[in-house]
Amino acid sequence: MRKAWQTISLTLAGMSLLILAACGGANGSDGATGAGGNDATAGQAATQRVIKAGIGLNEDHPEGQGLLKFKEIVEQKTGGKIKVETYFAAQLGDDQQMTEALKAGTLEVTVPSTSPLVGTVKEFGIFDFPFLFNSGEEADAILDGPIGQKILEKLPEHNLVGLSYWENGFRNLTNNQHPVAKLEDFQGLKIRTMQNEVHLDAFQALGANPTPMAFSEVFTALEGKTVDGQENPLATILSNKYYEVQDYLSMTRHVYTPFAFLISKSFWDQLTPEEQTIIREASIEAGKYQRELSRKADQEALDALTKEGMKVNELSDAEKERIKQVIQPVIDKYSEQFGRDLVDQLNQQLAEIRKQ
Ligand code: TK8
Repeated sequence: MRKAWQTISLTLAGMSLLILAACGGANGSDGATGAGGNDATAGQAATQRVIKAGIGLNEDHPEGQGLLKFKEIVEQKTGGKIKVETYFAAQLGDDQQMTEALKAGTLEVTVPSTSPLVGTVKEFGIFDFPFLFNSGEEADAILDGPIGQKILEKLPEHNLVGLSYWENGFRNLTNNQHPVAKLEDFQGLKIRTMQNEVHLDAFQALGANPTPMAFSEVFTALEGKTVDGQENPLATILSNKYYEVQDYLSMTRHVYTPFAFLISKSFWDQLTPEEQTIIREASIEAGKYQRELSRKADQEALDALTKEGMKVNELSDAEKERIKQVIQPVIDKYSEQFGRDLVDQLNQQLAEIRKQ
């Protein structure tokens, strides 16, 4: 008959073997050594890492699908040695809170809009300039090129690492008062904006009454009519069911918002170079997939929102011109704050892209 301590140690040995087997990184003999306890190599092979990844949008949104793709690639390429746990719909907090959690090392990954990151790296604010990009492809070229990458390089001093840009997309305005078809229609509208000064100032310049607010509070604010409207890409207006509490959808496409794929630097620094490469490449590959989905979703969402009964209107080019002129002083003001050189470089590169 076995003594109790023998049973326990055998059980523990069995459990270690199971864990090692589940890691996929250990062969039979490593496993046996590992179960014995103190072998350093076996210990390393058994290092099981977990990435907790949280985002603000729903699982069905292109951002949610992109995160699932990231999980799939990382788990597959590491043979399950790195596990990715996904949390959607601001379950772990809003963009700013999750970014703070990454800095503190209590969360590993988040993919926020770049707009609320301006408090950390002000230069992200150049992407908040209204009517900067004419297409998603233009945005890709700038974000994946030297300008976008240079801004990501400012993150590590804040205990963040930026691995790639994904797409939130072109924003459109919804509200409950009236269609916004001309400059004067913005007058007095209470609009929720992201927590970002450029957005705030631009809507103020247009005569609206903007209120910055975290994303997870928006639906309730619209429903309770503390604000008249909000602005977001079509896929979000659909996925977050804003059509249930908003009558009018005006196709302003007034600004393009990127997402930044962020990972906690304290976690990043623990990874082996091989693991870093896998994760970086997975974030880029998942990002490509996510951008494609996002562009498809943008088109499909318009039909769906029309079917849901939203009254959709376009803005004429002439009105868009008037709106741009009113906003220009805001862009000039923030160009000084974010760095004239950077903004000149941005405009120069955009001009080059448009020539091609
Ligand atoms: C989701 C946000 C959202 C953004 C906003 O976390 O706050 O309106 O457009 O998508 O990043």
